[in-house]
Amino acid sequence: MTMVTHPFETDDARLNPIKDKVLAGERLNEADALALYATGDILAVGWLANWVRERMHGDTAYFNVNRHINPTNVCVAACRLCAFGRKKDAPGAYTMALEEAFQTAASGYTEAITEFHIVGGLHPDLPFQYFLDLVAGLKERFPQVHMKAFTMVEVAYLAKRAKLTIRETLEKMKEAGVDSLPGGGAEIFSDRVRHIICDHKIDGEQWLDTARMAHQIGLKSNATMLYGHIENDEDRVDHLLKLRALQDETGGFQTFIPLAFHPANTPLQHLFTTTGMDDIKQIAVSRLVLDNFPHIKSYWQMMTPKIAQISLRFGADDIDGTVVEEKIYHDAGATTPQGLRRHDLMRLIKEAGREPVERDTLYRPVTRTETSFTVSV
Ligand code: V47
Repeated sequence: MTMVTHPFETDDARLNPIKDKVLAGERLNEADALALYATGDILAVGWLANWVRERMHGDTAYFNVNRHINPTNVCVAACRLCAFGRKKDAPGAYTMALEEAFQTAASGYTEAITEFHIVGGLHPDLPFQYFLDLVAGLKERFPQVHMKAFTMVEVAYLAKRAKLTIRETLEKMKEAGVDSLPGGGAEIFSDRVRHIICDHKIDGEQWLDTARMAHQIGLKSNATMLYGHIENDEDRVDHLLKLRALQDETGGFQTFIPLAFHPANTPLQHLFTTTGMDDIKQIAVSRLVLDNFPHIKSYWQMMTPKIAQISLRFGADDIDGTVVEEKIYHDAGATTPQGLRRHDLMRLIKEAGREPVERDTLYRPVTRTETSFTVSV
């Protein structure tokens, strides 16, 4: 283990009482979280986040072998934050026939994949049955692969279109083969900000209610926060505290993933991209405030591999997976590779002085041979 032994030091007096709370295992409040955002002492904030991260996970840093599948980019929502969605007849709009989606799932790397991450647009005409058939067809062809499918926003939209309750919709998805839900669509819960960046999406309360229901029927999920656009520190803290409160209630969240806004090709392209300092600090503050979330992921596609690697010493314990093909950030100007290989992810982790552990979606260690894998339960 390469646990931190050097002492905590800071010139920022606001951080000393926060350090005392963190070391005593006490919960941070809104004022503490705002002080963490306000300070320039990133090393002190990072020290604390790293201390918590090492207490929870030691030197372990997780990654997985996954593939993203985006069955359609047709979307009725027209969110200002998004460069991926298209109107049905717009240039570049696509919708995969089921067979095409199955072929996409099988393409890419030869290493056995343990997770499909399936998200897409809110298509005005595709029936609910298409999504059930998609998941069931994938499960039939790839029975060993975990289906992490559909954001809370997609679930709520499909429920409305199919005239079902959220519970019924989730139950049918589960029956078809959905194993857990990704964390997307949470954006920022504040109504003021949501009205500007994603006006036609479900609101924050509906996102949280859908997650609550997923957890109640036994599906784990992740949670995200989109930052670095027009939100302020209070909005970020409000978002984190709402997630923490729901997690107290259900225990159903596995991982929190802060997502840095990529403005290119969106109606908000006049905004700046986030800086390294903000990205690293966001990871650290997330680790410190979300004391009941087992995992904090620094998604390399969005953070860049370099920042994701450094995050492993600032509170993150996961950098996501091989991905293979990424559309949402690349449409919004991301210059990261489409995918990374297993050995690339392991190298990033090892060079951060951490111990790479391949996990499945439920964080069970994966042992692999050339062509297959087993999950330790
Ligand atoms: O919901 C969309 C965000 C999310 C942009 O659960 C944008 O393991 C930045 O949720 N700039 C989808 N972000 C991605 C996502 C995710 C990714 C990796 C792992 C997991 C997980 C979840 O991407 C959307 C939205 O919040 N997004 N457009 C943009 N221009």
